[in-house]
This record gives sequence, C-alpha cells and structure tokens, in this order.
Amino acid sequence: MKLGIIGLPQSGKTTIYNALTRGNTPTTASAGRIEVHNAVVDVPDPRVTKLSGMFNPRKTIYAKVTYADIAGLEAGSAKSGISGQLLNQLNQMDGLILVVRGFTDENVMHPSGSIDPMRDADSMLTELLLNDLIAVERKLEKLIEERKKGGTDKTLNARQTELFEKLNKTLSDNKPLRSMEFTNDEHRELASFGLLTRKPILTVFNMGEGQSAPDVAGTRQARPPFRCVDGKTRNGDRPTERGGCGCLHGGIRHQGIKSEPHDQPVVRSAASANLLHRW
Ligand SMILES: Nc1nc2c(ncn2[C@@H]2O[C@H](COP(=O)(O)OP(=O)(O)OP(=O)(O)O)[C@@H](O)[C@H]2O)c(=O)[nH]1
Ligand SMILES: [Mg+2]
Repeated sequence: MKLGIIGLPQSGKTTIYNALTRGNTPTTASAGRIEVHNAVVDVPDPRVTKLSGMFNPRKTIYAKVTYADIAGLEAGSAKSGISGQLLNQLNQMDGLILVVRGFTDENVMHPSGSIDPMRDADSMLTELLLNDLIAVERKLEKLIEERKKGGTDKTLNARQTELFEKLNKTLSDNKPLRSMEFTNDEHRELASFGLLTRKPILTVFNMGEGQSAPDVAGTRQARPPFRCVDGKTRNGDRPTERGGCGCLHGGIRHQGIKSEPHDQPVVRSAASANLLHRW
C-alpha cells in the first residue's frame, strides 16, 4: 500500500513523514518543488509475530506501507487542474494523508499568513475535488466530440457518458467520488483516469503542544467517526464516505494507518501524543 502525504507548504508533511518512517529527511522549505521522498515501513502485527514464533520460519514478512512525502499542493493550483507532475505522483497512491497545520510558530511561515486548520483542510479537499471536476468535464467534452465525429464505438461512448455524467453530478454537488457506489466494471473503467477523490483520505491536524484539535462536527472531515487513540469518539456521525480525520496533539504516539499501531516513533517537533487514528 502506498500512501501519499500532501498538504500546504510548511504544514509539517516532512515532519510527519519522518515520524512515520523514523527518517531524518531535512525539513527545509521545498518552495513548491515537487520532490518526492519514499520510505517503506513494516507494519508490526502481533499475530504474525506469534505465528512466526510458533512455526519458526526462515523469514517473517510483515505487511508493508510505503509513505511518500509529496510537496507542492497549493490553494488555487486546481484552477486548470493540478500540474501533470504532481498529478502523476498522486495517481500512484492508494490513499492520501492530508496534513493540515494547526501549530502556531511565528518562525514558520503560512502561505495565507494565518493559522486556520478548518479553512486549510477545506481548501485542500476542494482542490482535489476541483481537479476531478475538470478531468470529468474534459472527458465529457471528448465524448461529445467523438459522437459528433462518428465512427467510434457507440455503446462504449454511451456507457462512458452515463458514468461520467454521474461523476459530474456528484462532484458538482461538492461530494467526493468515494461517496459513490461503483460496480466492478465501473471501477475498472475508472482505474486509468486517476481521479483523486476516489482515493481514501486521512486528514491529519498537526497541532502544537497543548492545543486541542479543531471541532470538526458538521464539516466534511466529520463524516467518519472521529476518534482519538484514547478511544473517545468526538463525533458520532456515521461514515458516509471513505475518508477520515485525525489530529496530532503535539505529536504522534500511534500511527493509525493499519489497525495495529506501529511502534512509537521519535518525533522531534510535533512531539508527544494523542492520535492519528485510522478511519
Ligand atoms: N512549532 C512547531 N513546528 C513544527 C511542527 N511541525 C513541524 N514544524 C516545523 O515547521 C517547519 C516546516 O515543517 P516541514 O515538516 O518541513 O513542513 P512541510 O509541509 O514538509 O514543508 P514543505 O515541504 O516546505 O511544504 C519545520 O521547521 C518544522 O520543524 C509543530 O508541530 N510545531
Ligand atoms: Mg517537506
């Protein structure tokens, strides 16, 4: 499984990537460059450890997660679609981790000049949605052209037109594509289109020491149950889409990407604690 870490410049992507992978990639400003760092980590699983102890195999292989620290997403970049190079990277991911800055530190610039996690989370999710909307509209235009020209597979054209009109409707209603149900054939059909809002997204609020997570009730981040690793549910909504949200209260104790937490990583600036829970 490959998970891409995205977010606004200086939101703490590399810091979180280092925490998740026990890496030491420098947290120097990437200034909009698309530099991707990849690291593969084992997902410790006590069941595998136990089985390995019982059967004593020559090799024990745990499930692996590849984390990719992808810089470069900025508000407004989706006006004409996210750039090809970035889109290409994002398309290779099975899921996205959206890092949202919550910490205050006047030595670390914020592209909007102020700290507002809900604004940033919303604007990033909107970027992804707009990107898909542009891609879907382009495809629909292409299908119309093909129909006008004639000579194309009419059944395929009709099937794709119906499917893409459904996608267009969902996106125009401001909903991500992962909120839709697809048949296996439709999944296959869409696989090559690289639509970003089909991917599961975990929103991680990178809060400073002593800060609590923003109140996500009634927001897009609230749809799945919002839980901290202490098990408390912050929001009782039933999940209506595959996505989720977590917060780093000054750090990471668990990684919630897999159902079993990883070992405790050493976190330098994001510090010690509460959650990042899987959806
Ligand atoms: N005070 C404080 N600083 C943090 C926290 N998390 C990250 N930082 C600092 O914020 C700066 C930016 O962090 P990075 O992890 O490089 O952020 P980034 O999103 O990877 O930045 P770009 O790759 O340039 O977009 C670094 O100086 C970090 O040390 C935090 O929780 N609190
Ligand atoms: Mg970085």
